[in-house]
Order: sequence, then structure tokens, then C-alpha cells
Amino acid sequence: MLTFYNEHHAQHRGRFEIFRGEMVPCFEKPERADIVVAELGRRGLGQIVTPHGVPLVSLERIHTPRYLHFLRNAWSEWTALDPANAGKDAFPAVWPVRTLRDDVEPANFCARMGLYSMDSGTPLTAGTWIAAKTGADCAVNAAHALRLGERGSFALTRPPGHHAGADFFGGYCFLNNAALAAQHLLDDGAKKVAILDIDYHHGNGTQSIFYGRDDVLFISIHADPRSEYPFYLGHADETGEGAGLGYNMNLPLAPGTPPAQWFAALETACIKLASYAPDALVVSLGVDTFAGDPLSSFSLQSADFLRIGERIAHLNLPTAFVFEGGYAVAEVGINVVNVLEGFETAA
Ligand code: SP5
Ligand code: ZN
Repeated sequence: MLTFYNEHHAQHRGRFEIFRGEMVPCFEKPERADIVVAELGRRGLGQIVTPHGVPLVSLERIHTPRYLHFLRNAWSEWTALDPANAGKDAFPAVWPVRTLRDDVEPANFCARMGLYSMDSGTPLTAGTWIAAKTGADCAVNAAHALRLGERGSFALTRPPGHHAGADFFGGYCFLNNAALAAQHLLDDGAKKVAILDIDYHHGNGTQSIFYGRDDVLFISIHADPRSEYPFYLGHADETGEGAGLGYNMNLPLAPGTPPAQWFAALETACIKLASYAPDALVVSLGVDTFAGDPLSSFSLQSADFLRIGERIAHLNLPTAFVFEGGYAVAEVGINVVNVLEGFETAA
């Protein structure tokens, strides 16, 4: 397992998110990745390296130029509004919902924050761009490692990516690392790629990016969006559109679904993956399905994560793992590395 570690991740450090009318400390915090890298080192699961920087045109393969331009300059615009903003995170407060126009980019910074976001739970901070960009570097490097013959690779980065769409941030995500990895595999010669998203939350950004395409199969196992974030996408009847019809599979599970049923969904996903027979697989690796996770109602145990890695290994596909959610900080290292170790030992 070759791990690409985002050494700039801690520069993205949100202070608070809004929850039930209050500002609460961010669940998505730097300690998450610190603990995973420490556990990886402790278990000796292969080399941990820093990624080569990829050009911005690689990001434009997935994200729109105007969104990237916004994200790169957002912090300097925010602090230009008022020097005192340097000590505060930036949040959106207004959104172009149905009947409002999203084709005219407003000059007003707050209006653009809303245009380019989907929720108010994702603070933008001084180091968001450098952390997100270096994370994208990790993802593309992890994908490229497969093209160079690695059997498994890992993009160890935060902030996560799977909720970010072509032109919006949200759900703690800014750049869609898994989508960037999949696109790089295709751009480097793969014909078919699959993305398996096992985060507790539906990967709405990834789904939306590939929804009309048949060169990327997207499969997501997640809590039913009727009751869990991201709420407005992730239902079973979303199967793709146009050329992409049949290349999107959602396996929503009721809140409180026990591990046995979660693994039954994984089996369904793996059968579909095997029949698609991609050249490579990208796994959106969220471990917020863990019993002790503060954001989730599933109840996987730490040992279950070993089984997940083993099952994925049996697909016998070059596989790039990309870190997504997982907020039980004390166990996040064990759970993530268990997946990777399960994958390695089942080789
Ligand atoms: C990548 C990822 O896992 N993003 C998840 C985004 C979830 N955002 C909504 C969080 C709602 C907070 N609910 C707090 C429940 C406390 N018991
Ligand atoms: Zn999640």
C-alpha cells in the first residue's frame, strides 16, 4: 500500500459549524488525519510519501473554472471585506434555490459563497485552498500509482471530497478527490473505472459529476437520505441518465441498519462491480459507519473494517482508497487502517 499524505491538511481548520441554532466545534478536524497517519506508521503498512503537485488543468477535468477561481481567492476576498474577518471562518448565508438564477455570477462575495455551496456546515478558512488542493494532489497521485503498477494506494487527506460537485462545496468537502482520481485513471488510459463509496453519507457530488457517463460506474452504500445528510440525493431510483443510464447504483439503508445488512449491501455492490469489470477501482473510504461515530446510526465494529478490506481485495482490481468521513476520532485510525490491512492481507 502506497500512501500519499497531505502534509498541509491541518491548514484547513474550521472553528465551528452551525448545528441546531448553535455554533458547535467542527466534527471534521485535523486530528482525524493525524491519527490515521500515526496508526499507518505504527502498523507499518507500506511507504508514506508526499504527492507531486498537479496542474490546475487536472482539477478542471472535474470542477468548473469559475468555481476553482472562486475557491482559490475566497479567503483573500473574505478578509478584504474586513480585516477582522481574518479571525473568523467564512460561511454562506443565502442560496439560489428554485426560481432564482445561478447563471449570473454575482459580484457580492456572500452571494458567491451561496452560489458555490450547498450548506452552512462547511466553514471556509485561511488554509482551505492549500489543504484541498494538496488533497487533490494526493488523490491524483494515488490514481497514478495504480497506472504505474501498484495494486493498492491510499490518498490520506482532509478535508474530504465526496459531497463536492463540479461547482459547489458542502458536507465538509471542497474538491472531489475520488472523482479527480477516477478521471485521472481515464485520462491516463483506463477505459472503465468504478467508484465504490462506503461513507455513511451518500456521495452526492461524485454521483452528480458522473451521472450522465458510462465510463465511470458509481455505487454508494449509505444512510437513507430521507433522514440523513445530504437529504436531497441518494435514492435507489437514481440509476443514471442518457449514456450513463445503468451506471449509477444507490444502496440506501434505513437508520440503525445492523452490520449484517450493511455487508449484504456490500455484497450487492461487489457483484455489480465484478460484472462491470473496470480497469481500476476508487474507494471513497468513509468510516463514519462505525458504531461510535457521533454523526451516524450504523453500528460497524472495528473488526468489521478488516472484512471490508478483504472483500474489496477479492474483486482483484487495482484500487485507490480515498479518505472521506469518520468522526469518532479515537478509533478513526484503527478503522481506516483495518480496511487497508484487510485489503493487503487478502492479496
Ligand atoms: C464527508 C462527510 O462525512 N460529510 C458529512 C457531512 C454531514 N454534515 C451534516 C452534519 C450534521 C450534524 N449532526 C450532528 C449530530 C450530533 N449528534
Ligand atoms: Zn460521511
